[in-house]
Amino acid sequence: KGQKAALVWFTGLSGAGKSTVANLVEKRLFDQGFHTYLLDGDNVRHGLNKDLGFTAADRVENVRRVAEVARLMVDSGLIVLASFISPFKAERRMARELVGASEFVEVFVDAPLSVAESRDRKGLYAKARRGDLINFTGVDSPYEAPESPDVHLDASGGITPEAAADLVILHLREAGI
Ligand code: GGZ
Repeated sequence: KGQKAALVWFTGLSGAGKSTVANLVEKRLFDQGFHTYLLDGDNVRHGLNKDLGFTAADRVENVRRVAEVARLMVDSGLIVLASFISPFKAERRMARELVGASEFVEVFVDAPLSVAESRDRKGLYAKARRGDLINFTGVDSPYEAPESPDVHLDASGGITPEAAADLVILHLREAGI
């Protein structure tokens, strides 16, 4: 079965729902017979990037390495899903240029800080507000929102993760992936 390789890049705040949606998209692609791989903090920050923290410089390096690894995987024919806060426009642009614009899909999982913070499943926002965790995105570290993402998901609670995943799949189909 032929498939067009691509890098689908999910960006957004901690707690916006990036990984939830990325996992659903991967499951749907898998069910349709596509070969996929999901890169996220769980399999990257504990291994390849375990030497990196959350300073601006470390985030830049985190995203750079992820983009390079993703490029190798795209070269091998996979549809790669990457789920990282990736707070800086410049690194997201770098990822797009690395794999080529026609094979790159930027998905903005857009939840306002108030909504992401109110979820706080791991209590990280609370820790950051107390000052027990520094450089936390949205609290004392910036997030540069995409201006023209390929897919803009309203993740403020109005749509379910399943509906959000459908929108991503629809876009991939329209983009010929
Ligand atoms: C942001 C942090 C931080 C700080 C730990 N800032 O909600 P999570 O827990 O599971 O996802 C967040 C994850 C972010 O890692 P990324 O590799 O995606 O970040 S970046 O792209 O900016 O390099 C969060 C947890 O790590 N976490 N400390 N200070 N998120």
